[in-house]
Amino acid sequence: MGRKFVVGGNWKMNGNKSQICDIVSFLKTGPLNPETEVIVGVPAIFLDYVRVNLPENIAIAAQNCYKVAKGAFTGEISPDMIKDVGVNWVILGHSERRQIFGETDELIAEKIAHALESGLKVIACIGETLQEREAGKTEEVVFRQTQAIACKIKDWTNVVVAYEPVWAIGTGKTASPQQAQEVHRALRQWFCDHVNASVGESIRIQYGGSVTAANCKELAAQPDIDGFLVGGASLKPEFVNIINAKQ
Ligand code: G2H
Repeated sequence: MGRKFVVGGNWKMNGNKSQICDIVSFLKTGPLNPETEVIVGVPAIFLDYVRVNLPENIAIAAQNCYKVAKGAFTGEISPDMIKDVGVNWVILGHSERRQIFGETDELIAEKIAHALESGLKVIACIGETLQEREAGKTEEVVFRQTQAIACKIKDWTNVVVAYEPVWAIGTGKTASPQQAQEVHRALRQWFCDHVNASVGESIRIQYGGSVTAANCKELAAQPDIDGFLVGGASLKPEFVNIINAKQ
């Protein structure tokens, strides 16, 4: 079975109720390709509000969660809480969580394992910095990040991997379709070699990093790019064009 194209929006720490109404409006107007799975990553405080206002054909993701169900963890939210407001996805391991908030490969893997055990689906983000790319370490880094997850989970069915080169995030510098395809191909091979061929064939790998309406079609045409995780452009009507990028 082919891999269903999957486009996520990552609003990051942006939006208020008025702006959310505008986003909901352009998503409702679409039209959205029904063959593409769409997920919007919403700030925690608005998860419930967006779930109530957005049609059910669009899924919602939290942008983070903690690694246990409940307890004395001030400021954190759990997968159970996310599910309780009708939300089924969570984005974990985003480079901003890794770099700004110091999240390690191990913590991210623990969060992913707990989110999956709790019944959430996960967009698991990986990617190298500019320094790592220039040092020729891109594969080493993304394989290490993926291996950390593989140490904690057995079933990849409910995982989408988002390859997001850090140097392309919010910078306007997109990886070229060839650069992105090369890493996606290598990751798929890694899954074949280190998990199994069936996961390698079926796992969906999104590209993220300055995706826009202008560059999405060429990226979407690459054989191992199965969708996008979109930041800035997911707040704008052009997100509809990105959702519809796959021909
Ligand atoms: C990468 C991406 C969304 P942007 O962080 O995950 O953001 O599209 O703004 O580069």
